[in-house]
Amino acid sequence: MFDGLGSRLETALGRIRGKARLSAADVDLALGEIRAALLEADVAVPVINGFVERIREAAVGVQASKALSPGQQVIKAVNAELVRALGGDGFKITFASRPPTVILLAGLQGAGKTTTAAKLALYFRRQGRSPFLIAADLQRPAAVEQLRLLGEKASVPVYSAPTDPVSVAKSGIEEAKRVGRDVVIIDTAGRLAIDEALMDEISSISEGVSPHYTMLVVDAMMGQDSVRTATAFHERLSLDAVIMSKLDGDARGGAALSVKEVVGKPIAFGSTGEKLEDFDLFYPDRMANRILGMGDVLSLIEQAERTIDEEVAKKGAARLMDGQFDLDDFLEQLRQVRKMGPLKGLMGMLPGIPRELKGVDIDEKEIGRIEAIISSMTVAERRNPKLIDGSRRQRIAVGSGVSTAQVSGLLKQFGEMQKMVRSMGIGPASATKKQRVKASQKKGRRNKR
Ligand SMILES: Nc1nc2c(ncn2[C@@H]2O[C@H](COP(=O)(O)OP(=O)(O)OP(=O)(O)O)[C@@H](O)[C@H]2O)c(=O)[nH]1
Ligand SMILES: [Mg+2]
Repeated sequence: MFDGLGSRLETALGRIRGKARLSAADVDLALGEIRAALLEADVAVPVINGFVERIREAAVGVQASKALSPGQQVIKAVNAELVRALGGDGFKITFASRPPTVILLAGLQGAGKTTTAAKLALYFRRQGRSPFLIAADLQRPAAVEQLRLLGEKASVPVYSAPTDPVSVAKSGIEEAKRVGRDVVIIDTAGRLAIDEALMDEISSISEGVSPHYTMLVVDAMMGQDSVRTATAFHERLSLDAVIMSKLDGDARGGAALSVKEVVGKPIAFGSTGEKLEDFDLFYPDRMANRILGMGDVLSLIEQAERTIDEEVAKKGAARLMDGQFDLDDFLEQLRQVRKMGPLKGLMGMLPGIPRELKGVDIDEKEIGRIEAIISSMTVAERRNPKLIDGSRRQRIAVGSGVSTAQVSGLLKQFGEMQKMVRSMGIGPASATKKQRVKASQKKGRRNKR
């Protein structure tokens, strides 16, 4: 998402970035391009007008500062406007002083409510809360089962009863209190459009349970339609926040940039894939940085922290330090990186990666191939790749269904990595002699197996 907007803004701002002085014509040209970029991204027109006006004001007074060039000041203003449009400070949930905190989810059919319910539950569980899911979608026959399965994946209990949505929601909250759960998430039936009967249903659930938060799940791919939907729901339900799903799609970003201004409610969470982990608080500042191509290192770091097994990483690091890092460790590290999600998504978060490269799909099959090759080696070979001569190479190639050249390629890659580690001063080359002797003794013992 936001790729088109990002590159158009980059072009518009690239022209003025380095300028020591901005003429009125420079400003007009840049603003015209910014307006066109926002229009193309499907941002609501009133939002665009305010956006461009505030940047114009900022651009007029730019000569004053010494720290930033006029061009940089305009870029800063654009960044500030993006943050503002995306919701400013972002959303923070306040938990009820008398638990459970009740969150009611609403949304159109297929918007992602049920998936989001489970994602939220997992999110809260990882925050140290004890969430509880209520399946109050009794319209679609398989809906309860769907939530039950997702709840199992998230290790969060799911409650349902074959009564009616309002009673289910009420008795579910009682049950949550009884078993001491502190956050309740209610999944409800979707509606195809703003259909009266279903609107009445969700309104009566809302009246029945007085949720602390009512959150609307909207599909980012729906563009301005999702903003209109949010407005209609807000009139009936009084929303507290929006959860934007399918941010991983190729939506142009207009919905995310318009919803706060048009509906007046922030985006609390964002969903970026079908897996339960593809979900996080929505950070307007980070998203703005990503749009402007500054990368999103914070998100990357947090994602790494969430998915990479700290124990495994520590073990790998320790083995690197004493020169014990072998092909098994190499494979384990690769698996950890792959757990972080599609490599394509990761590239988009790195700063300094040229925009042209961001869409490039790194061949994930390559990791699968490396896995196959290493799995075809004996334990001794993995520990000491030097053992691998021509005939062993041949055997490994046959075993893993690749060519011998591919086996050699992997060994070369691994050898280079070891060399690099040594040159960084953490491998055995930089270790004290005593450490080296100890390491090689260990290695000798291991290699006999
Ligand atoms: N790519 C992607 N797919 C998603 C995301 N969120 C949900 N989906 C998919 O969208 C589809 C619909 O999701 P549901 O959670 O069943 O939607 P719902 O709003 O509960 O649908 P109804 O109960 O029928 O109203 C499923 O196939 C989900 O896997 C997301 O962030 N990214
Ligand atoms: Mg559903």
